[in-house]
This record gives sequence, C-alpha cells and structure tokens, in this order.
Amino acid sequence: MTALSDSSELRRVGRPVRAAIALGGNLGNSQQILPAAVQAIDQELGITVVARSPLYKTAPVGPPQPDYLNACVLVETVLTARSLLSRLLAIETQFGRIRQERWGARSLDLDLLLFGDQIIDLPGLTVPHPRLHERPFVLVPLADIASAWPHPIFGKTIAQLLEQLPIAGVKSSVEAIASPQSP
Ligand code: A4P
Ligand code: MG
Repeated sequence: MTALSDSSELRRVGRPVRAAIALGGNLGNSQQILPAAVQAIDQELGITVVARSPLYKTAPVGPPQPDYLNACVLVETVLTARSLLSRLLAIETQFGRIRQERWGARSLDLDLLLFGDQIIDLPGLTVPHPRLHERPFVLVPLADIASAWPHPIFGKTIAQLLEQLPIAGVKSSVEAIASPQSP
C-alpha cells in the first residue's frame, strides 16, 4: 500500500468523489493483468473500487496490433483528480507499460474517464476523457456499471452516448469474455 506523500493530494472538503476509470491492454497476459490492476487500484490509499465491468475482447483502434481486453471500474476517492491520475500512471508503470507510438500496443492503459461532474482542462489532465464518447471499447463496459451517469459536457447519459454511436457492428467488435476477479 502506498502512503500519501503530501496532504495536498487530498481534497479539502468532505465526501468522496465517484470516478470512472477505463482499463485496456493487448501485450502480455491481459486476462491476468487487468484483474490484477483492478486489485492494485483498490489497494491504493484513498481509492476504493465500488463496481467492475466484465472483461471485453475488442478490435484494435489505431495502428495494426493484437485485439485488446478492455474493462471499466468505478471508484470512490478522497484524492484530487490529479493525484488519482498520477496513481493510475504509476500502476501502469508497475505493470510494465512502456510508452511508444500513440495508440500503439500496451500492457496496461488506465484512463480517467469521469471525475464526479467535473470538467477539467489542465496540462496533462483532461476530464471527461476527450475520446470517451466515441469509443465502443470504453462505452460498452462503462454502460454496464454507470449507464445513467450524465456526461458533464454533452449532458447525455452513458447509455444514450452508446446508443448514438455511428459505428456499425459495435457488438461484433466488443465481445464479453469474463468477469475480473474480486478486488
Ligand atoms: N492524460 C490527460 N488526461 C488524461 C485522462 N483523463 N486519463 C494524459 C488518462 N491520461 C490522461 O496518455 C498520454 C497522457 O495523457 C498521459 O501521460 C496523461 O498525462 P497515454 O496513456 O500515454 O497515451 P495513449 O493512451 O496512447 O493515448 P490516448 O490518446 O489516451 O489513447 P486512448 O484514447 O486511450 O487510446 N483499441 C482498443 N480496442 N482498446 C483500447 O483500449 N486504446 C487505445 C489508446 C487505442 N486503441 C484501442 C485502445
Ligand atoms: Mg491512456
């Protein structure tokens, strides 16, 4: 378990914020890495996993590369959005993530999708995630655990965003394969 190094990582006021996180990977044994990453997130001080989607096998978006496994989790956190993202980036590194080409193959990608109803546009931190609404590999697992969550910019729920995706064959490119183990 990681100790909080700096009290400024904690939000000053009150109740935990609910956040949504996407997990993806297509290098190494993703079927083990993704559930282990969920467990690592839950073990972080100040972060509790409260819901997990099944794992989905998904067709790659971007350069030619192997199929992905994708999933989403909901967490409650007393951390700031920036501290939460820095924990997620540290967990990516822990699981062997090496940054190469954009959208290229990776052992673990953790994206902060939503942080309460907040809209954040800072260097290195954009929330909601700017591509969340156009990605079936994000919206399908997210709709399993947060279908009624309104997108803070578009005002539509996750279920509505998924319904309006202009992509034919979403169902065939996103296929449920397993539930991650309990954290
Ligand atoms: N960053 C800023 N805001 C955020 C945020 N909300 N969440 C910064 C996460 N990171 C955020 O990310 C680059 C930098 O973005 C981080 O250092 C952070 O400070 P990255 O993970 O190195 O880059 P990336 O993931 O290659 O780029 P990007 O644009 O986030 O890619 P996407 O949109 O995540 O796409 N196909 C399938 N089927 N499944 C996938 O999971 N993933 C990708 C990556 C491509 N194709 C895929 C999948
Ligand atoms: Mg990413």
